[in-house]
Amino acid sequence: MASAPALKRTDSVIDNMPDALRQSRYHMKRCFAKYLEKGRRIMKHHHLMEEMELVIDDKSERSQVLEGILGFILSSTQEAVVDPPYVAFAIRPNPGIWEFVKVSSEDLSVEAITPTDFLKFKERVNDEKWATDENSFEADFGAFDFQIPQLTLSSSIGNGLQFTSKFLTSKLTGKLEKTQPIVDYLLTLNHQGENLMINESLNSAAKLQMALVVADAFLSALPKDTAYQNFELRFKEWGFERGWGDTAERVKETMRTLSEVLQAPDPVNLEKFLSRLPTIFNVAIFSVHGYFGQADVLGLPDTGGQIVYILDQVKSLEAELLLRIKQQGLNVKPQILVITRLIPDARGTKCHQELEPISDTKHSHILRVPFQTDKGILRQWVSRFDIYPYLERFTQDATTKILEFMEGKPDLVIGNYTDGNLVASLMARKLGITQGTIAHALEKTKYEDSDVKWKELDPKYHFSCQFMADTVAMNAADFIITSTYQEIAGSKDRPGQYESHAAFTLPGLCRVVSGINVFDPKFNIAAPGADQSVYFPYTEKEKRLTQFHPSIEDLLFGKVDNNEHIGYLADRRKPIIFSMARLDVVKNLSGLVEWFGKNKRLRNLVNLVIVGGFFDPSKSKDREEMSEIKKMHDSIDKYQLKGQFRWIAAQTDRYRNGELYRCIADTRGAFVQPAIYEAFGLTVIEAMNCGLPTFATNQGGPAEIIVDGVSGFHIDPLNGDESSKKIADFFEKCKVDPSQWNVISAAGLQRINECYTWKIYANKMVNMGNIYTFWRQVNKEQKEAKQRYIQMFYNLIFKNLVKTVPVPSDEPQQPVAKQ
Ligand code: UDP
Ligand code: LCN
Repeated sequence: MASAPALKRTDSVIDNMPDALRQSRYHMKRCFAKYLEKGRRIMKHHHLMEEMELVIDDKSERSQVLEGILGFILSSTQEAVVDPPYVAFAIRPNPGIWEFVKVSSEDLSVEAITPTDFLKFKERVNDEKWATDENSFEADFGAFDFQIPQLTLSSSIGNGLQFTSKFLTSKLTGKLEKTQPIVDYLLTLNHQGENLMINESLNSAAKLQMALVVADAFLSALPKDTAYQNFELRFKEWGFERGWGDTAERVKETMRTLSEVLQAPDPVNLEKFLSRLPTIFNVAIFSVHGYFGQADVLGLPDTGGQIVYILDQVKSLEAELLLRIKQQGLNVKPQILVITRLIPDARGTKCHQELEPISDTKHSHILRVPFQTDKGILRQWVSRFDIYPYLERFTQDATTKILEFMEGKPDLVIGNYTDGNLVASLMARKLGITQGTIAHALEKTKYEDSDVKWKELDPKYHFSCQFMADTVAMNAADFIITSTYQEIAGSKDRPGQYESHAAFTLPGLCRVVSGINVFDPKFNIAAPGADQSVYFPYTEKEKRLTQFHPSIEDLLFGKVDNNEHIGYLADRRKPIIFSMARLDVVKNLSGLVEWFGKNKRLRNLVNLVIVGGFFDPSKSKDREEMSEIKKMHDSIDKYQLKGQFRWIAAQTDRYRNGELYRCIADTRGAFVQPAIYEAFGLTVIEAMNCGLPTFATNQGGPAEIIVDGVSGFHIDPLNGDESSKKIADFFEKCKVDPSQWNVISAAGLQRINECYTWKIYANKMVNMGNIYTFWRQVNKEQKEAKQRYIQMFYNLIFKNLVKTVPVPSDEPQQPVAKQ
C-alpha cells in the first residue's frame, strides 16, 4: 500500500475512484457486500482493511487490488459510514485535505458529497430523527472567513505569521495612500496614554515618509551610539515620539525599514518593522484549572506539564519583553500575570494565596481568583471536566482584578487549555484586546467518536461543553500557538487535534459543518523548550548539582522498600532505562514495565527505573490511576522483576529531577516515553537537554521532536515487542561500540538547540503578538462580524449546556483521570 501511486495534484478522489473500483469490480462488490452485512454503522480505517482481508484472503490478489489508486484511496480513508445500500467515505489524501464520497454497493457508482452530508450519514447511525430534520441546527464558522485568505499547501500549515505578513503586504501595495493603515496603527500606539512612535502631526503616509527622510539625514551625522534622549526633543518637533530605538543606530535602522515598507512593501521588512514596535507591555495568561503553583503541585490531579510550560514561558517572555523594551528606548516595566483559580482547600500548596511573585522573574505574578457560586466561594478542587459553571463569573471577577493590578488593560491575553481559552476569549472581547490561545492537548481526539457519542460521555466528561468552548475560543482567537505541526494537522495517517474540529457533529444539539480551518493563517507552531538552567547536559561537570547525588543514589539503589521507592537493582553496572510521568493510562508506564518484563534480552542488557504515581492503590481517588498501580504490581510479580526494576513515587523537585536525568545518562542509559498518545511531551525534551538518548512514542508530538535514528528513536506504543526489541538492539550496539551512544546523545542535544528552546519560542511569541495586533486592526470589520456570531453561539448554545454540569456540594469530588 505504501507504494501505491498518489493522486495527481489536479485529480481528486471523485475523479479516480469510479475507475479504480471498476478495475477490481469483482472483489469490490464482495467487499461492499461484507461491509453491508452488519447494517448501519461507523467503520474506522482498520475495520475496512480487516474485513477486506477476510473477503480477499489470497495475499497476492489482495496486494494486486491494493497496489493501485484504490489502495491509496483506502489507505487514506479515515472512516466510513455504512448506510445500506451506500457506504459513505471520509478520505484524507493529505493533512488537512478531505474529500467525501458515497458509493452505491449495488453498482459501485460514486458520488461526491459535502462534509455536511457525511455528518448526516454519521448521525443516522445513532439519531435518525435529528439527521433527517431539515431544521437541525448547523453551525458554520467558516461562513465569516470568506474574506480571509487561506493557505493552500499542507506543508505551509502552521506558518501563519509569514503568510499574514505576505497578505498584509499585498493589501498595502500600490500607491502610497495604501499604506495609510500603518500610519493609523502607529497613531494608536501608546503607553498609559503617552503617544509612542508618532503623534498627530504625522497623520498621513506622505507626511510620515517626508519626516523619515529628514530624520535619516540627521541620524546619519550622529555617532551610532548616541542615546535617543539626546535628540528626543528635536524628533518630537518633527512628529516622532519614543519607541523607535535606544540609540541613533537602532532608530535609523527601524526608520529605514519603515521607509522601505512605505516605498514598496515587502513581507520581510514589514514583519521586521511590526516586530520592533512597542505593542506589548502587559500580558495576561489564563490557566484556570488544577492546582497552579510553583511548588508541590505536580502529581495532583489535572496538574502536569501545562504548569511547567507556563512558568517557563513567563520567564522567557519577560526576558524577551525586557530586551525589546530596552531596544525601543523605553523605560517601562512589563507586567505578566498568570491568572488561575484560588482554591481555599489548598492541600498543602500555596493555591489559596491571592498573589505570588513568580521566581526568577522581576515583574511577573500569579494572581488567584476564587470560583463563586450562589453559596459563596467554592472551597474545593474541581476536575477540569466539571469546571464550566464557574467560568463566566470568574472572567468578570478576574477582569476587575487584572485591571486593578495592571492599572489598565493588558495588551495581550493568552489562554491555556479549554477553560483558560474560553475565559481569554470572553475577556478579550470585552476589553477589545489581542488574544492568543494554546491548547496543550485538545480532548476530542483522545476518545473515539467522542462527538457522535457525546450523549453517552457527557455525564462523565461534559464534552458538549468542552467542544463548544474549544470551538468558540479557536474562532475568537487572533492567533493560535501550537507546539507541533501534528497538533494542527496530524501526520500522513492521523488527523490533527485541530483538524478534528473542521467538521463534527453532536447529534441532537449541533452539527458543526465548519468549525475551524487548519489552513487559516492564525495557526503558528512555536514549540516550547525546557529550562536549560535545570535541564543541562550531563557533560557540564562544573554545573552538576552534586548535592543531590547522595539522595539520588538512595532513590536509585537504596535496598529498602519505603514510601518513596520499591524494588531494587541488583547489578548496578548495567545502564538504566528510565521513564517519568503521571500514572495515567495514556502515559502507558505499565505498558513499558510489561514490555521490559517480556523481553529477556533487554533485561539482560539494562535495568528499568520508573518515576510516577505511588504504590498503594487504596490511597488513590482516581479510578484509572488505581488500575495502573495494580497493573504495575501485577507485572512485577508476573515477570519476577525484583532485582531489575525500581519504581520511584512521583517526584516534585525539578532540580533534583534534572540531576536524576543526568545520573541516568552517567550510567549510559536512555529515557523511554511509551505513551499511547502524547500531545507534546516535555519529558522528552528534558531528557534530550540532559544528553540522554531518548526513545519516544510515535503517536503525537515526540514523533516530530525526534528524527528517528538520528536524534533519538521512535517507538510504537501499540507494538511492545517491536519497541522493546528496538531498545535492546540499541544497547547491544552500544556494548560493541560505545561511541554509538555518544552520537545519539549529541544529536539529541543539537536538535534541541536548533528547534526547542524558550529563547526561540519567546521571540516568535512576541512577534505574533505584534503582527496579529496590527492584522486585527486592519481586519476590524470582518472580526466584528464574526464576534457577533460567536457571541450568539456562546449565549444560545454554550450557556444552556453549562446548566447541565452539576455544581458540587462542599464534599470533595472524585477526580476523573486526565488522559
Ligand atoms: N513531572 C514531575 N514529576 C513527576 C512526573 C512528571 O516533575 O513525577 C514533570 C516532568 O518533568 C514534566 C511534566 O511534569 O516537566 C510533565 O509534562 P509532560 O508534557 O511530559 O506531560 P503532561 O503531564 O503535561 O501530560
Ligand atoms: C499537556 C500534555 O499532555 C503534554 O503533552 C504537553 O507536553 C504539556 O501539556 C505542555 O504543553
